[in-house]
Amino acid sequence: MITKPRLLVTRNFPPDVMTRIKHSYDAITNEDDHPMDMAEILRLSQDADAILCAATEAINAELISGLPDRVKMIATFSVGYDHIDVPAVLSRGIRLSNTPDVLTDATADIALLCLLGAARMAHMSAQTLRAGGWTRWEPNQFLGVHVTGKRLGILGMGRIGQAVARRAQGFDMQIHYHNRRKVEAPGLENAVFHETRESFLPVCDFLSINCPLSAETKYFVNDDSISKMPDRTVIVNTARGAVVEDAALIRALKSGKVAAAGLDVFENEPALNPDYLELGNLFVLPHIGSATVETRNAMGFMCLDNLDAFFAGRDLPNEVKAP
Ligand code: 8YV
Repeated sequence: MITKPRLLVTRNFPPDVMTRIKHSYDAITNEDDHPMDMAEILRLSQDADAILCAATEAINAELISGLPDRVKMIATFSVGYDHIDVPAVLSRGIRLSNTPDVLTDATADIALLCLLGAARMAHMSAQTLRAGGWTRWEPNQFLGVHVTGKRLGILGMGRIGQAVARRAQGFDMQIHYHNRRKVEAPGLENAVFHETRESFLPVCDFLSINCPLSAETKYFVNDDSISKMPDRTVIVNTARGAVVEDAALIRALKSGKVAAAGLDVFENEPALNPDYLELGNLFVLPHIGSATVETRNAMGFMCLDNLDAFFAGRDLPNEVKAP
């Protein structure tokens, strides 16, 4: 009898993904999808060969040091891996994979939804309507920020940033970006590269955050950067909450320096800073960037393609080799 590798699966992933997991692995599952803390992950991993986790689990140095030697691979159901201490994983010789590409389009769609939803006061106007508060059309009611022709500054011009840029060009927005390096990508020949934060911030009529969270990008949006952006800018975040300092953004939304914000992610999620809830100029979503059936299945299958490759002794298609 061939024994299947033993896989700890920390979340109850979509049904088609779970079916494939159970077919190929001797799976330790979390059918009720309860939050697993470090103690539980460590306990359950003691007889696991690999771990399939999500970005909701902090795979930190302490956890990694407690993993048994038999754990040889971690596959994360996410493109971002800021929840994982990558040097600690790699220094133990554990292989790591993530899920790039397959969530690019779904996430870029949500960035545009946030951009338009924020700019056009979608939250406040829909809420007023649903609460029975819309009694007549008024010339000065629910006035938003015009999108067509404006400058969109994209922070992080990777796959998702580029997909946001392409979509925004359809709204005749002028694309500017701040990135480690200039990007040569088809269809984005007119996008303007800004090597420095100083040249980038003043062109951000709109700002879309599409970079990974790192020591460099944490709190990129703070009092100082907001002060250098045009008045009545619109800020969109579909990347990681901590790229924005919530307190600074809340102050700027209150003062009107920032006209509106569209956030799919925020610091300390799922707990939303209660001060945000006082604001009509916030369009907020519960981290649904990748939440389509097609995308979540593709993410799960990508994790499994990587795990299957590892156990078959093949190269991992999406290996994370450095922080
Ligand atoms: C997920 C994400 O919803 O891939 C990422 O980095 O943020 C989202 O697609 C989430 O992280 C699930 O692990």
